Amino acid sequence: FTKPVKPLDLMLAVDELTAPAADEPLKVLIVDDEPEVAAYHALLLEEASMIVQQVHHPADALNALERFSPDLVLVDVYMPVCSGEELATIIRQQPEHVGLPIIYLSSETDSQKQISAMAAGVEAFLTKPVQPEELVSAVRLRAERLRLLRSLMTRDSMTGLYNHSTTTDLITKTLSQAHREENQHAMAMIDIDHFKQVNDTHGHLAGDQVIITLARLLKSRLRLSDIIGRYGGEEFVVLLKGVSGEQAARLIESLREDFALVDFHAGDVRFRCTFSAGVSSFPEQPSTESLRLSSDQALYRAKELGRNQVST
Ligand code: GH3
Ligand code: MG
Ligand code: MG
Ligand code: MG
Repeated sequence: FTKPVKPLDLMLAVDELTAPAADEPLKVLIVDDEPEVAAYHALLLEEASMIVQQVHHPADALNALERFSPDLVLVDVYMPVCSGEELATIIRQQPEHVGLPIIYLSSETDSQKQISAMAAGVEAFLTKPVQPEELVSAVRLRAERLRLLRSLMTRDSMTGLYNHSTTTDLITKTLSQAHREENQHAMAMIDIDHFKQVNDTHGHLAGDQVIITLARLLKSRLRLSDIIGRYGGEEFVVLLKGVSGEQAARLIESLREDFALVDFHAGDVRFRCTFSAGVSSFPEQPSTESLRLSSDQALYRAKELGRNQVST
């Protein structure tokens, strides 16, 4: 832990690890009452490195949307019980799926019927038999656009970490699960010390580099399942899953030591930075709000006691 960490090493180490959500395979849900047809389309998309789930009864589609959370839905139009058009209308009525691209894949060739079916809020109409390249590119284009939009909405563009509101939402969700499963979790609030002075002395660009480097350090040393957010300007919040407050404090302490050894550069000037942190734990603090408050108070104590330290 005592080896100085160079910012460049961190950047290299982290870029592999934190393959942003955008690099993960695209996920497509196929709803078609004919299993062989669904399987054929699934194969075409899987050959293009996508992950596909097939559903043969429209009634199972909503459940699959919930569990699989696809980037796009491919819907057959003619199905018993519930047509593709009815299914698309139902999906569009759910606020959480408002931006989800839906594409029809149907044997219907009448363009008037195609147009009227698309009024349900469907992005495109492909006719069977579809050219493999046409299917793959129509799906990829729209699914990737959704990925990008989701990432713009949920992440901070400078660091790629979750933004304030997403962080809070994710922590609240995790805690409601934890209540049911009696898990323990810990929260840390991390704030860079005298950051205003860093900006004033070394300039905003150097300040940005400090923020980006701390974000990378957090990503490289915490688990993928942990929640890491940029809470404000030079303030970060992390939720460490399945650990006690004591374990979390030890981990954040080791990060504090490493961060304090990073050499930053502004022109020819070399400088170092530190952070202070406050740690609290669940279930001692039973809600997102009380965790936040308790971590904040601990952070305040760390600042009062002279900064560059972790308080609980
Ligand atoms: P303390 O040790 O008490 O935390 O002092 P501080 O100077 O870090 O705290 P303060 O809240 O007074 O200042 C935070 C500064 O962070 C002010 C703001 O201009 C700067 N800041 C916020 N966001 C960014 C950013 O994205 N880039 C840069 N370069 N600076 C930022
Ligand atoms: Mg059919
Ligand atoms: Mg600060
Ligand atoms: Mg601050």
